[in-house]
Amino acid sequence: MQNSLPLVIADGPLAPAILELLDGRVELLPWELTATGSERPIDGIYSYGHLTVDGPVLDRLPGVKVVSNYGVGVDHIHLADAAARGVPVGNTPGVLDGATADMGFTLLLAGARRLAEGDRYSRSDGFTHYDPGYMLGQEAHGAVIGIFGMGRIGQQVARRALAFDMQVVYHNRRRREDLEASLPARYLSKEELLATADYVMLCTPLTAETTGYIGAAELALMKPTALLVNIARGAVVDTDALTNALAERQIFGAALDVTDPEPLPRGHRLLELDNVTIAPHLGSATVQTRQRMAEMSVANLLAGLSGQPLPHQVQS
Ligand code: 8YV
Repeated sequence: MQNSLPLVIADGPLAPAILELLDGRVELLPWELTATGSERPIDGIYSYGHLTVDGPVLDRLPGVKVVSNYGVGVDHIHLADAAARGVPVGNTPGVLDGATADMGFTLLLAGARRLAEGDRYSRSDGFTHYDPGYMLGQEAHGAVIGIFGMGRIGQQVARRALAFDMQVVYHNRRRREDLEASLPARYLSKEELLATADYVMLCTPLTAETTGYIGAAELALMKPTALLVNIARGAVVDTDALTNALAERQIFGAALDVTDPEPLPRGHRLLELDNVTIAPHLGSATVQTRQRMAEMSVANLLAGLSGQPLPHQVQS
């Protein structure tokens, strides 16, 4: 009976909610088979934790009918390679926008008000008395937020910023005049945005164009009082350039949900700095959002396994 189930390779251990949805519907096999190939023909790949799926992987597993990704970002999946082999790729757009924007704002406020640093200080032996002169931060309300990437998540960030009485400026591959009046938001060139914003928030997908998008030259354009927030992908920022800019106090600080590499090697210089707040990639990590992601990614997987169109197929 077990042998009649479709065979799916996944990079587990998968969350219980996903296992529950897959129970009795597929047989799960370990990710190591993507490196060795498998004697049993594999029907699908379930990508959970951002491991690479490329042409060589698909060639070792020629029976694969679908790649389903738990998450919206698919930079770890070579879409052109999948398309060339006729393998549809599914993802989970829309359901994680609110949670990810909430995280962006959490980081913005935490970085601006030095929350992680304050937490460390509060717990330390050094905190012996309250001093109104210490740990002054930057204000969020009334400030200018510059959003790179005015897609679904960027728009959700903008709405939160407006509720904080911030002015929203943005830069996007395609100017979004439709949103400029409705949000409102003002379009600026990349350079203008960097020089204008008090908070620079990265919400772009990782592509060839956005890899290393924020490097030494871009950081040099930012205000000395500005905070960089990254809820996109670590590689959108040049890690060495950011580390140098923070160490030299060229900008006020950074608040990162993602890093390159991820995790940073223990002992990395960035981890020694007090003007950076780092979260371990928690953008969509809420109980409710992760449940929706589980349902959507399993629906994509099961559709692909049965040769049906995926409810949410990534366009390559
Ligand atoms: C997920 C993400 O945590 O959706 C994305 O692109 O980066 C995150 O929300 C991730 O995909 C799960 O591994």
